[in-house]
Amino acid sequence: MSILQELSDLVIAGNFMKITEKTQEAVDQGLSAQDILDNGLMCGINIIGERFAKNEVFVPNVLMAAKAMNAGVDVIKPLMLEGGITTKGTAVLGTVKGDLHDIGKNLVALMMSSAGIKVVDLGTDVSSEKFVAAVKEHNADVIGLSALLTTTMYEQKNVIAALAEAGIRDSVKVMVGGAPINQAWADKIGADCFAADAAEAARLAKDFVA
Ligand code: B1M
Repeated sequence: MSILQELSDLVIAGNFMKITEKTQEAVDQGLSAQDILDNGLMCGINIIGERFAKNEVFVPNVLMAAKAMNAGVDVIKPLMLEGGITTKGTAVLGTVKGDLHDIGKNLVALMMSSAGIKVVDLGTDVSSEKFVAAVKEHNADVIGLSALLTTTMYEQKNVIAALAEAGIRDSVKVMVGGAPINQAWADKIGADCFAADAAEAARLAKDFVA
């Protein structure tokens, strides 16, 4: 069995004790952080998502898998941050109100930081008011709104409306992302861009602050 398959299986099993050691082993074998993420850890969390949708596993299993995924990401974090030294602009990031999913958002934060962008991470379940206040306080160039639920994606629209109401919509680029989000949705709600993954989010943010 390949080490990437083993990592995927450890995420599925929610084995957060063993995954640190195994991820380090993958790094020591010379695998890139991106390979470990895309073809190991992410495979596992996606399989758990599919099984959860079919009621084959339940919330505690998903929580354990998320914990294992985070433990694996912690090991490759330093590699992903390599080279991100000069600060080029500021991004305010958060998962929208009502939504507690943060693994993808954390990856976006990591990739943006590694692209040299200062990231102000507001965490999860972030209200429009908090987003607006942070954009003002940090004079942000980019605001990134993550949503993983079809019920909370509408909150992205509310944040854009709140930015307009506060008179700062045109001074900040709005980026949206998350599993149910696509370009059509971004266009519909008047976001400036949609990013499908963390690497694209970092690339786009870099372009905005250039
Ligand atoms: Co939840 N959950 N969950 N969950 N969960 C999903 C999203 C779901 C698709 C699972 C399923 O049914 N197949 C489903 C949503 C269905 C829908 O909305 N139609 C679901 C559900 C239903 C729920 C609950 C309602 C379950 C319940 O309680 N009955 C509940 C809601 C809680 C809440 O938020 N209020 C819930 C809870 C949870 C846990 C807490 C157990 C846990 C989250 C733990 C955590 O995040 N700390 C969890 C998890 C782990 C998942 C799945 C399995 C994995 C999500 C994930 O982390 N993926 C997920 C199924 C799935 O997506 N396959 C699922 C890996 C991550 C790297 O990908 O977040 O998509 P993702 O991020 C990607 C891109 O989307 C993009 O970059 C990342 C890749 O590089 N991206 C951005 C993300 N944000 C971005 C922002 C950007 C740009 C790009 O710009 C700003």
